[in-house]
Amino acid sequence: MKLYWNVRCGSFAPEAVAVEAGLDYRRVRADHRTDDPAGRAGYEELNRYNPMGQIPTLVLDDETVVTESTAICLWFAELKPQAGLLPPPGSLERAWALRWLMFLACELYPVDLLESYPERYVATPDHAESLTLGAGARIDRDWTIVEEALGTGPGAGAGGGPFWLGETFCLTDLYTAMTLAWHREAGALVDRSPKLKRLLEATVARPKIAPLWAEYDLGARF
Ligand SMILES: N[C@@H](CCC(=O)N[C@@H](CS)C(=O)NCC(=O)O)C(=O)O
Repeated sequence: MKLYWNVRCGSFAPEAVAVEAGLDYRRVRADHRTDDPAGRAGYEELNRYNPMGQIPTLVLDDETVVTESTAICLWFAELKPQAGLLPPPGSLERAWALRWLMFLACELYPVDLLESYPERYVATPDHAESLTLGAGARIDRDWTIVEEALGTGPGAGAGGGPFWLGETFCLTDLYTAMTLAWHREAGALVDRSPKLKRLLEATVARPKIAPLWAEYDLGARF
């Protein structure tokens, strides 16, 4: 299978799941903003598979196409259940991990796109700045909700962290680190959010994740 990826993009979480689980996959960089012919060719190829032209895109060996970062994360985790990147089906821990994975993917990620690319979502350009401001305020509220929730759910234990499930790491932690890195003032956000800071540091320090985090250039805003 091949995964289309690019630096700073939403392919980080799926790829980090694949790396943690020790999956065998091929990576193809897709970057239309570069002069690198390989990156541009990768982007053209990606567009043949994904009508949205978005990263991440996963193409399985039989050419089944999987888009949406969470779908790819969950699929990868299911390919190697023994890696323990998701709690057991039906458990309270799984409900909690899925809730916050979906909150980040369905609430925060799209609002981040509104803030970053407002011109794609407005009918007239003079509304773009207003959309950026409104989306930015909502993102800040969302992160306050996340900070309050961390350490309060099933599995949190007495120490309450550092991860969503206390001392047990899961794929929601990877998705949290990725979306956190995109925040316009990520450094200030973690400085005022001690639980998020602990989760971020514990996640990106993982031996298999640290090199990928550096390659994706996700630490630039901290
Ligand atoms: N819902 C999608 C969103 C993917 C997405 O927006 N990816 C961005 C990069 S982080 C992208 O490819 N943007 C290029 C574009 O939309 O033209 C997912 O979760 O995978």
